[in-house]
Amino acid sequence: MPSSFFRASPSRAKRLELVSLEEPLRESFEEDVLRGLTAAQKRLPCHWFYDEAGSQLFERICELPEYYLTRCERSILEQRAGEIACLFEDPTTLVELGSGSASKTRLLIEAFLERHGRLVFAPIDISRTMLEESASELLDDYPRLEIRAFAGRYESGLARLAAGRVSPKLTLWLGSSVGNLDRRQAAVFLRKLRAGMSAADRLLIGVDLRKDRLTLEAAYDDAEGVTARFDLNLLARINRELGADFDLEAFAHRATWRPDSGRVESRLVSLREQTVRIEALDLEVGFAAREAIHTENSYKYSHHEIEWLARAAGMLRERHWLDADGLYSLNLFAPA
Ligand code: AVI
Repeated sequence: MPSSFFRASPSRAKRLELVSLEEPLRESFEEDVLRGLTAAQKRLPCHWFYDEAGSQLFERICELPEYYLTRCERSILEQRAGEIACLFEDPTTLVELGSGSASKTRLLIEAFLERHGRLVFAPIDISRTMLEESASELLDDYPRLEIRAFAGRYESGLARLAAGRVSPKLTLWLGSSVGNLDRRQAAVFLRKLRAGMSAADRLLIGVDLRKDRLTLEAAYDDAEGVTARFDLNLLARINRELGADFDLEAFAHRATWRPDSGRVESRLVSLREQTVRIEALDLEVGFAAREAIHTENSYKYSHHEIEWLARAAGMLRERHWLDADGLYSLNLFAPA
């Protein structure tokens, strides 16, 4: 008999609602690869990192000694989850953007359950499978938890919650995911999120801070080479899905901190002059020696820049918390 038989609670089905908001996006990988690799400065969008192999490599990145972001965010939540839960009335809905496995979120879920005795958790994630798996584990572990999950894009999930007038709600956007948008895109996205907030609603956003070059470049180019494999997986993915013949040995991962723009830029650099054939696009792409494909930007913020971001989105930074070494911040934004 499966072990889940013993763990299943009779009211479990009633505690879960999982809504698919749209057909999984058929954004075109082909189009992005064609556009990006035929541009004067070659580039590939970083959201294509996350196929199955890429997502597994990202999980490993989060455990690396050099990638302090996850560790710092977890330590802040370990220390502050109780204090954060105390800022909210019962019943508050906990919304999470890009919840994934929701592992750090458990700290907040437990704190809210301890304070209020019950909680509605509303994760929004593009992956229905990921939502099903994490919901199943959370419902088993927390009998007083209800889950209303949305499989789809952030905007669609937030629109659904706004239409349902769910309030008060605390929306979580963790992991410094905001850092993969440029500063203007970040403000535009947060302004949309703000439009669905009532006066009692808050946003808890994880933002990585500007710091010295050594720490930043090591975080994005670790000694074990996991981040390099994560970056190179983009080329492996083009090989797998579009029948290309990228030689992964002929490209190297580079991470460079640019203090002027406040971002770490990730690139794949061609180690020699070479031509790559991409069968599905009937395309040959020429690379000069040392020519690069720009694959990712990871923006870092000063405290001033975080306050600017809040204001640009029609909010204000009400509270913030740092880890013991002051490397990373969790910020509570309130409607202005
Ligand atoms: C998901 N995102 C916030 C990560 C970051 O820090 O930019 C992705 C990542 N890229 C390399 N390492 C981690």
